[in-house]
Amino acid sequence: MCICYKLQHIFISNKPKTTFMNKITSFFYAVALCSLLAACGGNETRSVDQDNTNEQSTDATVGANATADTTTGMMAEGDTTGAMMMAAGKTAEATISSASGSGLSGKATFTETGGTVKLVLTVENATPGPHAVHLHQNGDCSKPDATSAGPHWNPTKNPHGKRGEGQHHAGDMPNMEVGQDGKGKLELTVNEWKIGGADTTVNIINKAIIVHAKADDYKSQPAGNAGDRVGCGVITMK
Ligand SMILES: [Cu+2]
Repeated sequence: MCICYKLQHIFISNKPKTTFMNKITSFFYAVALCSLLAACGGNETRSVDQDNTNEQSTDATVGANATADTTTGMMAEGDTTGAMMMAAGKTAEATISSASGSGLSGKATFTETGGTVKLVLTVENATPGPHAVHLHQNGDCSKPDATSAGPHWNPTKNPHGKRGEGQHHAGDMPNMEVGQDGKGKLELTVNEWKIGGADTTVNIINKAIIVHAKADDYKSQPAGNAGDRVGCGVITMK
């Protein structure tokens, strides 16, 4: 197409004193010649298209790089922000299955944010009233009565008690209230727990969360006189 442009340029511009009609005639000659060249020179047109395609793919690559750079920039935006993003992403869960033939089921989710762990526990098909809930030391619900989960998780060797009021086990929690519909929910934020990590006195992964048949009296040793284990789930990293 450059050749056509040059031809038109020669025909039209190199004769400054030609009349308007001569210019028109020359122009049509140029157009006719160009059409002929275009018909024969399809290859040139195609190579131009290919060039455009290449340009587009180059642009796409540059775009991808730019996106990656932006992402890197966001991640590098202060260690505090990065640490908070990492912390907010730490979650663990436990699927709670029936123990001691109760028929209870439920789910527990644990989310670590800013140095605390929030537990949200929901259960179904439980008997109405208060139920003790604890973390027990073994991530093992294999026995039908869930005794395989062992005693309360108590790495600091404290007496059993009420969280927030003096000494207590790391696995001690408030009772969960179950309604007449058999559904119960317990929400709790604990600053002595962590999801993962080398510190076994705070890491809740591979502990068992146990729901008991009765309420915890927060006094009786070693386990608050909470009765049978009616639900059990192993805490795993999500
Ligand atoms: Cu217990």
